[in-house]
Amino acid sequence: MSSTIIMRYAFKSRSTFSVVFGCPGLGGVQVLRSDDAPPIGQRALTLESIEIDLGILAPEDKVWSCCPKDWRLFGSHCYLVPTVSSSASWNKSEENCSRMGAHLVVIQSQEEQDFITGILDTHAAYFIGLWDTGHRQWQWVDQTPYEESITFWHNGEPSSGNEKCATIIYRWKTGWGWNDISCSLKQKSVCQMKKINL
Ligand SMILES: [Ca+2]
Repeated sequence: MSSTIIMRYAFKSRSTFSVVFGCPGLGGVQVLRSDDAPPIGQRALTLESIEIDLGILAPEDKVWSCCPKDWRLFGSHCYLVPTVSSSASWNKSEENCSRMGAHLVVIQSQEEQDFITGILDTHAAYFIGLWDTGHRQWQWVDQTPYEESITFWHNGEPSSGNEKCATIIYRWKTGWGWNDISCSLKQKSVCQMKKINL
């Protein structure tokens, strides 16, 4: 139960208050009445850095699952293609995700790859959270084990020991896939965080 977020969206009306949620793209708005919610004093604001229009996916076991405004929900995670300072080195891109409580995206299935590519522009390349620690030892930023069987490298990639950071990019003949590039090149990126359970 994340009790820190609700208060930002609570507003008083006479002696009662309501809490309104609305998950972007999911179309649902739920109003919790004051008699459903704990007393105001029990809730603290700690997630100051996240500006959220909290929304509802579905009540799963009495838990509300949400993503911050403008993030996209898929499975147990939220995804964002940052538009502010949209092109940056791999390190700066990871820092940018980190500032939002996220990290560069970690792709763990074909379904996740397909979802992510569905929100990307075929004319751009995007850093993902995969980098070469040396001698072609690939590492995900969240310590997820790198499994060769769950990779989506383009044909001929990864191509160079000097290219230590992974991007996802569209190639007209073969579609979406990964390409290793120099980490200092400036590219767009995809951030990921765990969905928020209330
Ligand atoms: Ca390459």
